[in-house]
Amino acid sequence: MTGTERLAQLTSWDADWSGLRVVVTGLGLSGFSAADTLAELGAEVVAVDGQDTPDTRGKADTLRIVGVRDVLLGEQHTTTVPDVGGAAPELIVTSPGWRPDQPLLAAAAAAGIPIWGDVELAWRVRERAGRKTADWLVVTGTNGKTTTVGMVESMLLAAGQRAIACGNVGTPILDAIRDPEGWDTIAVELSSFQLHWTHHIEPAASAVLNIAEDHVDWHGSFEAYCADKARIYEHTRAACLFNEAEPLTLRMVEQADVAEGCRAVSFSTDTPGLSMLGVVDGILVDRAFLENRAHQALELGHLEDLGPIAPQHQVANALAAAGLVRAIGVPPEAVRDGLRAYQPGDHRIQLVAKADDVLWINDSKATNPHAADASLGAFSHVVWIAGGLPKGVSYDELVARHAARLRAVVLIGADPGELSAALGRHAPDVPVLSTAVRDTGDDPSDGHLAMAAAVREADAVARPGDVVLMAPAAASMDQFASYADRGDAFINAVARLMDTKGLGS
Ligand code: UMA
Repeated sequence: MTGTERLAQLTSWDADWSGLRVVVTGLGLSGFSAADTLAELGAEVVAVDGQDTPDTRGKADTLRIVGVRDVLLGEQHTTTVPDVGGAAPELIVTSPGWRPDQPLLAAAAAAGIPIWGDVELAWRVRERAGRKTADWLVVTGTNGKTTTVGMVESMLLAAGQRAIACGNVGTPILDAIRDPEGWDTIAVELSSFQLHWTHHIEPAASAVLNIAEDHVDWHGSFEAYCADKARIYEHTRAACLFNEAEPLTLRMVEQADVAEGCRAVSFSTDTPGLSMLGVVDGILVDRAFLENRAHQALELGHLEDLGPIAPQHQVANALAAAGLVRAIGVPPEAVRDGLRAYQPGDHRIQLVAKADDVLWINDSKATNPHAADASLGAFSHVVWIAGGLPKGVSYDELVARHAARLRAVVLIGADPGELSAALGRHAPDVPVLSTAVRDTGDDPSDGHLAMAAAVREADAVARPGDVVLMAPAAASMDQFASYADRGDAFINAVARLMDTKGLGS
C-alpha cells in the first residue's frame, strides 16, 4: 500500500493508525493535542518546536510519557524534516501558527509529504465505536468568530443538546473530539490558518461572517487569505450561511463544491427577503428554515435579547449563529433562550468604567482595522487608544471613515509609524498623542508602564460625553503577551486612574 492509500483509509478513530510515521510541528495548544492524540492512536510521533524553554521542555516530558517517540526543541530543528524511527515521515501535522513558507514545512511540501492541520486530524478521528459522532457547525470570518461560536454553543445547550465551542476559540478541537461521551454537535471556530491546513471536512452548516484585510503577512496576499477562508463552505451538507452585506461571501458560496441539496442562506441586519434571516421592527426573524417561507417569517427573538449594547455587527453575528442552528433543526425558542443566556467574553467592547460622564471601553480584541471599525462606529465622540503590531494591513480607510468622530488619538505599540502616517493623511486636525513611554515593564505602583501612560494621556483630553476606546486595530505581541494581557493592562490602568482621582469605577 502506498502512503497516499494508507492515509486515505484513515477515516475513523478505529482505523489502523499504528506505526504511522508523523512529525507534529509546534507544541502550543493545538500541537500538544495533536501529538497526544496521535500517540494514543499508536502512531510513531516526533514533535518539533522552535522554542527550547521551561514550558516546551515540560510539555516534551509529558509527551514522552504518553508515548511520543521524540521531541526536538530549538530553532535548529525547524529547518529540515526530521526522520521518524530512521525513515522519512508519512505525514506532517502542523500547528496553525506555522506559515506555509516556514523552512521545515516548505521542505516537507517539496518532498511531497502531506501536511494536515489539527482540524483535518479531528475530522478523520471523529467517528469512534461506542461514542456519539457530532455534527459540525463551522464559523470563520475576519471578526466575530468567537462571539458567534459562543452564541451557537449557547443556543445548542438551550435546545438540550450536548454541545461545545472549540477550535480557534481556545479549546483545541482534538481535545473536544476525544471527550469520552462525545457530543451531539460541536461549534467550531476556524481561523484562516486552520482552514489552510484543512483538506476535507463535511460540516452540517458553515458560515463566513465577514472578510477584511488581516493576516496578509501569513497568507502572502489578500486573495490567498480569502481563498483559504472560502474553503469552509466545501462539502457543506445542509446550509452555507453568507453575509448579505458582503458580496464576497456570496461568491465564495457560489464557487464551493457542496453536497447535493445544500442551501445558500444569507443573514442581514435589515428586513430579510426569501431564504434569509434578518430584522423587522426590532425582531430577529427567520425566512429560510420554515415550510411556508414564501409568505411567512418565524420570530426568533428580540434585539433586547442581545443585551444592553447591541451594535450592528453583534446583530449580524447573532443571526449567523441562528442560521447555523436552524439549519440542523434547533427550535426558535432555543435561539432566543440561547441569546439571552450568552455571556460575551471579556476584552470586546467591554465597559470598564464610567466617571465624569466619560465611558472607558476595552476592545483589546480589536486586533485589526475591521474589528476597530465596528467599535469606533458605535460611538460619536472618541478618544481612541490604538496601535500595536500591524500585520501588514492598511489604516487609511479606517482613519478616513472615522476622522470626524475622533477627539484625539493616543498611540501605543512599539512602532506606531503606519497608523501615525495614516492619521497625518486623513485626520490632520485630530491631535495625536504619542506616549513617550515605550517601556513594557510593570511597575508595582503604576502597572504596565506604557498602558498607564496612555490612559493618563487619554484622561487629559477626554471631555464629558466622550468615550475613551482602547481598540488598537493591531495585534498585541509587540508590547504584551496577548490581547487579553493588553486588555487587562488597560483595565488595571483605568482602575488606578479612578483611584487617583478618588472615583470608584
Ligand atoms: N512555533 C514554532 N515555529 C513557528 C511558529 C510557531 O516553533 O514558525 C511554535 C511556538 O514556539 C509555539 C507553537 O509553535 O510553541 C505555537 O503554535 P501556534 O502559534 O499554532 O499556537 P497554538 O498554541 O497551537 O494555538 C493555536 C491558535 N494560534 C494561532 O493560530 C496563532 C489559537 O488561536 C487557537 O486557540 C489554538 O491553536 C487552538 O485551536 C489564537 C489566535 O491568535 C487565539 N488565532 C489567530 C486569530 O484568531 O487571529 C488566528
